[in-house]
Amino acid sequence: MGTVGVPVHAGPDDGERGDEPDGGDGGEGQVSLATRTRAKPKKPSQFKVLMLNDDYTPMEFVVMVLKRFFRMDMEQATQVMLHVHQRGVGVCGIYPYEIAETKVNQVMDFARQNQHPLQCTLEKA
Ligand code: TYC
Repeated sequence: MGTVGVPVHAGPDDGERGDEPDGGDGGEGQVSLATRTRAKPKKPSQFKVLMLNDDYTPMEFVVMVLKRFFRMDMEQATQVMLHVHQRGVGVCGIYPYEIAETKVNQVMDFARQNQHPLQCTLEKA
């Protein structure tokens, strides 16, 4: 799933690995709640980076953005750009919060530098 190495915990996608028949807190062998590290780490939630349509940003610029910041090839970038152009909004990618936020900022900065009104935003996946 995009990460290198072996996951420490396997389990359901919500990050909660519930049932503990022994009624324990999952901290088997640990000394106390106050000192042990979290036994059930939350899976970082994912965020969609959305691209919004507008009437002014050139199609070529949107394609360039999708290739540059979302590592799409020409074909993928063209498809996503046309989807946004026709439907008003489209998904550029899904990332953990900090990466998604960085992408939004990079796109917005690049658009502003080039004086295009292109808008990009985040939505919880
Ligand atoms: N609608 C724009 C045009 O006709 C193209 C465009 C596509 C703009 C996608 C923004 O996210 C966008 N030039």
